[in-house]
This record gives sequence, structure tokens and C-alpha cells, in this order.
Amino acid sequence: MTSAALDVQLHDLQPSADDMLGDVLEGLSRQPKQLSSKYFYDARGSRLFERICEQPEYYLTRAELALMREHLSQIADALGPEVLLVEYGSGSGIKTRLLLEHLHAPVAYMPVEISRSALMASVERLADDHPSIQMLPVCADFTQPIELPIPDRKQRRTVIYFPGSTIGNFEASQAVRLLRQMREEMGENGAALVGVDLLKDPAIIEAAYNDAAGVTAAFTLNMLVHINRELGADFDVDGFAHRARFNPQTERIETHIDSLRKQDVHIEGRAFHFDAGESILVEYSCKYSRESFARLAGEAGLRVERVWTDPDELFSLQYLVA
Ligand code: AVI
Repeated sequence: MTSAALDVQLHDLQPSADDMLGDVLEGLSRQPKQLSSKYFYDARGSRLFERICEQPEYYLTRAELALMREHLSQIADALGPEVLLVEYGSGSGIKTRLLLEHLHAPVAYMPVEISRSALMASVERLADDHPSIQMLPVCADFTQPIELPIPDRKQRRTVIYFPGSTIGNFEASQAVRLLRQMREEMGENGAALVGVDLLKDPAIIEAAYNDAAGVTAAFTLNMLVHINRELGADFDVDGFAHRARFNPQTERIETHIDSLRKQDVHIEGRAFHFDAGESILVEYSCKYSRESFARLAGEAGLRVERVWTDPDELFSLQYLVA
């Protein structure tokens, strides 16, 4: 498929709505109930996430940007020339732009994003501003095993870019699986550049997921709005509440949607019962020390070659090689 607005080939592996239905029915049938955090992100969810990144308590985005601005030329030198930057998620955001602008030319860019509209919108914006960068968008769910159409592997070095601490949204075994997938996609000479949120005072972490303006709460509950619209479900959003707590044993934020009363929810002829106080686990946001992330990468056959951090060591960008 070719975008009408610009001559960019889209490689389309977008999953169908049936996948979401099966997944949601299965997650709500579990005990305890659980839904994937990927269902936060419809158009409204993506806008709410952008607002989260601007909240004073949500230090992650600011710290990652600060460290990138500080170390950009070192990062570009480490990646080297003739790079194909494969980004998991579509980043029209400032981090991606900064990186693309500083990498040694010629650069090709392959965003892998589940939402076709978000993908094409971001590629069009980037292509307008950077006509010399080859755009190779792929519409796919990067959390599933996919075959990326990586061209001329011999001439270009493949670097997987996974910013924003999204790796923290996967529990350890899934994170290792994803890092292994990166290792395969980047090949022997490639690399991965992964944004990782660092362990710190739990009060700072917990505040980031419970902003005073209530944007994170709205973002969390938007998952129910999304499911209602997409699958014809009848969640009464006011009957549920956001809860995010840091678990010191597992070193992660665990976000739940709590049912405020006894109620039933219907989806495609199936009824799901909630007791008062019963919850749906909707997200993990894992935090790592330098050591614990190096161990995780090691399990996937990757070695941490460099770590860049912001001055307060809140966040890190980890440069991984095979
Ligand atoms: C996308 N991801 C890294 C965010 C995080 O911090 O786990 C998602 C998020 N959830 C609540 N606030 C932000």
C-alpha cells in the first residue's frame, strides 16, 4: 500500500479486531483479571499519554530528553554511519527527531507501530522535515514475533531503538523474549538502544503514576472506553477507579483498575462479574538498577556496552550489542 500524501511503501501486518476480542475475553476470564496495557492506546489514550509526559511528577520523559541532549554526539558516534534505525513504536516525538538529526548520514528509518493512522501521520511529518531520510514504515504489533522487511543488511547496520522505558511495561520473561527478538533483528553487527527507567526513591516513582491533575487516572480508565467502543462492551467507567502502587519486592509499579461496586459487564454476549474491590491488572512499569538490567539483557544474549544517564541518574539509555 502507498500513502497518497507521499511516496512511502507501507509494510502492513496490522492485527485484526478479532485478536483484541479474543484477548480481552481471555484476560477477563482469568482469576485475577488481567488486560494488556497495549489497550490504553486508542487516539484519546495516545493524547492522554502525551499529557502524562508533561506532568510535573512524570520525570521519565524529561530525564530521557536531558540525557539525550547531553550525549547526542557520543550516541551518534557509537551507532556509526549507514544506520537503519528500527523503532518499536512510531516516534514523531522529539526524541526520535533528535536522534535522526544527529545520526551520521545516510540514515533509513523503520518505525514499527500497531496503529496505521498514527504510523502514517508520524512518517509524513518526519518525511516533510527530513526528505533525505529513507522511510520504511511497518504496521505491526512489535510485541508479537514478526518478520521485519529489513533491506540490504550487509550495507547498513540495523539499530533497534526502543525509548521511553516501554521495555518496563513487560514482565521479565516477556522482556527477555522481546530483547531476544531484537537480537535476531539487529543481527551480529547491529545494536539496540533501549530507554530504561532506573530504581530510585519509591515515593518519586509512585508520584509519577499518580499525578495530582489526574491525567494518569484518566489514561488508565480510557482502556474501558476503548474496549466499549471497539468491542461493544458496557463498562460503566464511573464504576471503576485507577490504582498504581510501587511493589518493592518486584521493583515495579503495578497498575490496577478497581471495581467500586459489585457489577456485571457484558461483551459479545458474555457476562463478566466483578465483586466490589475486585481489580483488573492493566500494567507493569518495571524499574531496574544498572545491574538488574544488565542481567536481563544477558539472558537474551545481549551485552551492555554503554549506559548514558541524566545528571540525577533517574533514567538511562542502554546501548546493547550481541
Ligand atoms: C509507555 N510507558 C513507558 C509508560 C510507563 O511509564 O510505564 C506508560 C504509562 N503508564 C502510566 N503512565 C505512563
